[in-house]
Amino acid sequence: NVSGQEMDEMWDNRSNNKANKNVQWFKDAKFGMFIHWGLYSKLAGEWNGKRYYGSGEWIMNQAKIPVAEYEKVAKSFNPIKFDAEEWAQIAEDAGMKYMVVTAKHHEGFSMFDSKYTNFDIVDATPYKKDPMKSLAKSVAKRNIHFGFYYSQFQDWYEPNGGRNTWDFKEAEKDYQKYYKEKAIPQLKELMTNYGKLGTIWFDTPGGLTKQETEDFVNSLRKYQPECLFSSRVGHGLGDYRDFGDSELPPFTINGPWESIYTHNDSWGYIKHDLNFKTPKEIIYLLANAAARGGNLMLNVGPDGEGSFPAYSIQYLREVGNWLKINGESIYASTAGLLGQQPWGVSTSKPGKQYLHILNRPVDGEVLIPDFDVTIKKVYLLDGGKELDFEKRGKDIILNLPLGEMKKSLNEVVVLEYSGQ
Ligand code: FHN
Repeated sequence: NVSGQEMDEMWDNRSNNKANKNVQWFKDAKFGMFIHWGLYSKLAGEWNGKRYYGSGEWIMNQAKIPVAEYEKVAKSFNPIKFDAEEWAQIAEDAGMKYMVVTAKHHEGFSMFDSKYTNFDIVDATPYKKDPMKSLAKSVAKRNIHFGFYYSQFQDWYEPNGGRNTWDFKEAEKDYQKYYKEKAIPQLKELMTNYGKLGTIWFDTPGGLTKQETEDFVNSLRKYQPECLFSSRVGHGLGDYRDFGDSELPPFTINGPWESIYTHNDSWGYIKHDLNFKTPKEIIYLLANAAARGGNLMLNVGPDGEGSFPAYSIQYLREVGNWLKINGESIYASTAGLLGQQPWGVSTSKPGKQYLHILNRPVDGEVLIPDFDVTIKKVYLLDGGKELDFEKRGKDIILNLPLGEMKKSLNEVVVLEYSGQ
């Protein structure tokens, strides 16, 4: 068991101590959309009649598909239903403030137009267009920060890329050559051809020493000094911290950070995975991340034609509707002061605690232990109805209105106070 302070110290050691002054938008954003989209989306969790479950974007590795075979998938990759405006609109309707989309995942296929490979969506597919161009524009138009996921080390297509051991011999790989000839020039393309980027989301670092990673980072900073880099660039050189996949830290963490979850059980589209998180579950994750001072980036896996799963569209819109009413308790909030309580968690703004009632007490009685403040007003964020409360020593007891409580999504109670 690691204490909050120890965790903070670990974080300080792992993160870039020279805090990036451009990180405020990220801290305020709270809710982002992650998108895994690539050739694997077309395979949809199936290869040669065999079904795979889990990470759909890993199918090339799971089935050990040789490069020469995998290349053929591109020939029929034709996402004619892709509509940048629709994608951006879903993110906006969901109340998401940033979007990170896979420009190149471990499979090595570039979902953008690149001069440094022919294995990209313009050169290798019948689609022949660069969907990232229109997506970047549609997203920016809605004041949502746009970013690219880029697998900087793992590239199973390249003889010198990381981790394809079924086609290439590890001992014969020249990672430096791969970085020099593909990763770095492609990152330059991404950072110069798509307008202002909020972040580059690096993943699974490898093949570089700390010094080399520093040089790598510095060589890229110049293209967009304000663009943030995720901690998975490696060696503690990122601007914000990413926890493990589907991991929520159990207590408040200082410094900018993000929890990453996916909507069902896979990052890339799998047609037989219908285990979608409900709006209530998503709000639970969002409220818990915000209550501990961080963000939630939730992944969606569009299919090979470019459509979002219907459940993602529906559920995300429901979350967005909740945020339209309750967003004040999430966006630009800071970690709650009340810790984890049987009824839920809280988020903070000056003079306010927002109580997220994630588990409604059956009798409607909410106990806030040891919060010795002068209460000015207590009310439901949705509709403003004032609630009765009582002070018992240092504790506060609130009474949620019974009968109105069977709401499908969680309620937020605002506690306005002075004297803390
Ligand atoms: O290996 C990847 C995985 O496919 C997926 O992209 C996740 C998302 O955070 N990142 C890596 C594993 O941590």
